Amino acid sequence: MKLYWNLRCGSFAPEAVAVEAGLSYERVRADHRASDPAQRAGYEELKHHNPMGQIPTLVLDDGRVITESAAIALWFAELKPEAALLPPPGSPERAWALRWLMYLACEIYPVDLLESYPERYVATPDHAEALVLGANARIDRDWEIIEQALGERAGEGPFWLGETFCLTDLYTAMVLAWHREGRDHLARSPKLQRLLEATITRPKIAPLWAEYDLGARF
Ligand SMILES: N[C@@H](CCC(=O)N[C@@H](CS)C(=O)NCC(=O)O)C(=O)O
Repeated sequence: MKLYWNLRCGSFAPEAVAVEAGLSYERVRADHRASDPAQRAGYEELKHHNPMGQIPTLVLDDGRVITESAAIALWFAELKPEAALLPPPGSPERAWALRWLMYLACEIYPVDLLESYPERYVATPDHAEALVLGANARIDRDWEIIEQALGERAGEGPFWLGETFCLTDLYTAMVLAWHREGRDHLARSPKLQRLLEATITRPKIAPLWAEYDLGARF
């Protein structure tokens, strides 16, 4: 299978799941920010598979396509259940892990896109600034909710499930990395800080984190 990825992009979480699980896959850099046609070749190829033109995109060996970072991350975890990157089906821990994975993917990531590409969401450019301000306030609120939620189950452990690591931790670290800049209050959120440290220092994750250029620790 072939995973289209790019630096600082939403491909980090699914790719980190693949690395933790020891899956083999081909990587294609889809540099959507490049202007040079040779450098953009991977991204142009991605667009043949994904009408949204979004990273990540996964193409399976039989040609089927999976888009959406959370769906690809879940799919990768299912391919290697023995890696235990999700709690057992039907367990309360799984419900908790899925709830917050989806909160990040469906609530926060789309608001991040409002902030990153405001011009796509406004009728006239002069509304873009107001949209970014609103998106920023929403993102601040979302991280406060997450800091509080982490306190509910994590106990003394750094992860969503306490001492037990799962794919929601990877997804959280990725989105948090996008939002740390200019948000000093996140560095003062002890539970987020602990989760980030514990996740990005995992031996299999640290090299991928550095390659993705997701920034230093808090
Ligand atoms: N809902 C999608 C969002 C993916 C997304 O928007 N990715 C960004 C990179 S982080 C992208 O492809 N941006 C290029 C563009 O939209 O032109 C997911 O979770 O995979």
